[in-house]
Amino acid sequence: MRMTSYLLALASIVLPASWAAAASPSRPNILFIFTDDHARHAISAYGSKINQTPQLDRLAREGMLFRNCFCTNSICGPSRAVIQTGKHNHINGMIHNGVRFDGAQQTFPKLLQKGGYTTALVGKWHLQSDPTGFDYWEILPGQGRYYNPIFETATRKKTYPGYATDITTDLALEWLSNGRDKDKPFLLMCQHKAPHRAWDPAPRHLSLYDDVTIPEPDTLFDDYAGRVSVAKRTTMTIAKHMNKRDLKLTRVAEQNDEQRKLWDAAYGPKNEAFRTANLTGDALVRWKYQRYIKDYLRCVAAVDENIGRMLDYLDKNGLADNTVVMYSSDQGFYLGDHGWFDKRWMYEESLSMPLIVRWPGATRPGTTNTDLVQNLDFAETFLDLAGVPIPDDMQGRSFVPLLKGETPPDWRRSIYYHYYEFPGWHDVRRHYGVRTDRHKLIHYYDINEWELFDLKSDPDEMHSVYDDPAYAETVKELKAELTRLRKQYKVDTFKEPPPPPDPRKVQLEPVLHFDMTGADETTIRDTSGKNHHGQREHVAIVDGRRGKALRFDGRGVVQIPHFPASLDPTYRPLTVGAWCKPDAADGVLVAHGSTMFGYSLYLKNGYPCFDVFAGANPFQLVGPEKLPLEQWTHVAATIDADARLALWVNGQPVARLDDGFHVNDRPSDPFSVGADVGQPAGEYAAPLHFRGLIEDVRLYWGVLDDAAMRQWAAP
Ligand SMILES: [Ca+2]
Ligand SMILES: [Ca+2]
Repeated sequence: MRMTSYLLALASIVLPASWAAAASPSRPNILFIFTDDHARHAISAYGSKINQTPQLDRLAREGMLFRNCFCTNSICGPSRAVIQTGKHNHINGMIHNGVRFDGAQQTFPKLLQKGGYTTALVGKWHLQSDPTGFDYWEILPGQGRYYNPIFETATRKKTYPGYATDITTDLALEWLSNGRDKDKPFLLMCQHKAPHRAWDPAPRHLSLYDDVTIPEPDTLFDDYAGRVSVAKRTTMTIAKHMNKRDLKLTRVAEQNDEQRKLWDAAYGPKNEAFRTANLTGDALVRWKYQRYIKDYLRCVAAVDENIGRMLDYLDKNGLADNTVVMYSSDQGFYLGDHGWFDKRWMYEESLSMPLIVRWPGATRPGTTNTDLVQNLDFAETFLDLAGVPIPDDMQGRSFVPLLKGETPPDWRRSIYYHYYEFPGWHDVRRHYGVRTDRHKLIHYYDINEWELFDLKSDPDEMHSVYDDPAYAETVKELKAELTRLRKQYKVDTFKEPPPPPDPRKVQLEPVLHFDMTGADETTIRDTSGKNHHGQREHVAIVDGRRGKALRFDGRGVVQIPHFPASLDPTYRPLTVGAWCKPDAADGVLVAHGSTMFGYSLYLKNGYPCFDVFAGANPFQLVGPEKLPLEQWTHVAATIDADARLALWVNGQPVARLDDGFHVNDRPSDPFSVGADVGQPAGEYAAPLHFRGLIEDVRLYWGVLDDAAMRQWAAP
């Protein structure tokens, strides 16, 4: 035991309990500075090759830098829930971002509060439910925004002019100065939105890095050979899946005039140069990478400056010596590594979390630690620092001994990881795995594929050696370790939601068929037998081409309200289409969902179009010829099992896209005919009412063969 901690321990024994609870240095303040998606390889203390972070380096110089800190599930909400509870996601309930965190459960801020701490949270929260266990909280709703952000408390919403990273720090400092109960030690969680997508820099950083070329990662042009089969099916590539907003080819809606002027001055000339350059292929990928990484690093620059402001404040106000400062981020991120942005995979870049801790008097300055720690340990560590008992049901372990330079002999030798968010954004299959200091074994259990990486010989994880006989023994050992961990953490008994349907299992009976034979005043009966009956508004039933048709007068719609799971197109191959006799050049035939998740078959300027949105990634087909007005035409669209898209007119394919995608999560808006309800599921302003007649609407889970398509389209 070092002298300082000996004296502190002694002090807490000899002094009256009330004094010890209120002011003893053995109960340090805790300042947790936390960011969203800040990868270690964008911190110079971790050896970044692409930027400098002087304030984080200052923290590392004065504290301990952890080289092996890993998340349990590389995604925002779940990581935050693990930190709050000290439990894996299947226990705390937040297995993916679509879940609302149950704030009634035990969390470490509540325990600190009960233990005599005053507690506060500012900035990004992202757990959907209101924070609990805080004397003061003021958070960004949802993802929040960078410019002129709205913050909310339990009772009010307020828009703050300025930049989110600065304002989050302002609010934190304001609470330290004037908000907190100064008779108690504090916990302050200062949680930034930055550097999350869409990477909007502060006005002062808009031109930072303009005059340099940021080095590319070695794996920018990864072809995914040697990895799991689904690695190349993920929608998070810089090459294909960055949208105009990501690339700053559109403006930011929430800016004021002055901010917009600065923005346009910075991006305008650069965008003009880009448009005239007509880049393609690798050159285009390289341009996107530079645009992306510079904006990301600009966001990091503001974080770093604001960490400096916090540290300066502690210095100037006599708080530095008795405050543990901990910096981390909810997961890592791909900075062009493997050709990607985003996170989710168990590969190193997104599995790793930065963790830097400064604890004056206890942690030796400028030290590094290589033990395996996780976000699972943060809650336990905070409680331990505060001298509050750690509940038995928490699943991690306090790393206070590590901070004191003493690794317990029985410290963990492996970590458990589990990612659940599939179907969902970016199409990363569910997987779990184990990582030791040398190896990583991953099981993609929905498709029963495995990967093994030897991190010593293959640190970039380019070649799975799972099938290499030389590693047979390692596979056996790691599988046993995985089984042990799954039992220890009680994952083996957890019942998770079923995976989406296998796209290869097609169903070629219609799942919806409006042939208009069974219509009454308000309903269009589904004659497929699946009971997907539609409700009609301002739609007349009239004589059609062969049987009955729907007449749309420019305000009508047929929709299936509260659409059932049986109409969910997630990962389905599908055929959708109808006969139509348009009176106008624009109108929706069939639409489902929005530009997040959905599809739409429609006419625009007379051309038939089919749009698919997969996690906001657009895929579009436009027919080469206009449809004739006031004539019957058959129009259909298909997505096959390999996610190839096709558009059909009168039974013939007229446009194809081999590199498309399935709708990859449940659409939020209902299935509709004759207009698009709610948010648009195509490149138009909804509802884009159809005018004219529609007949014989069908939807199949599968692609009709040519003969069946011709038969449906037969005149
Ligand atoms: Ca995140
Ligand atoms: Ca819609």
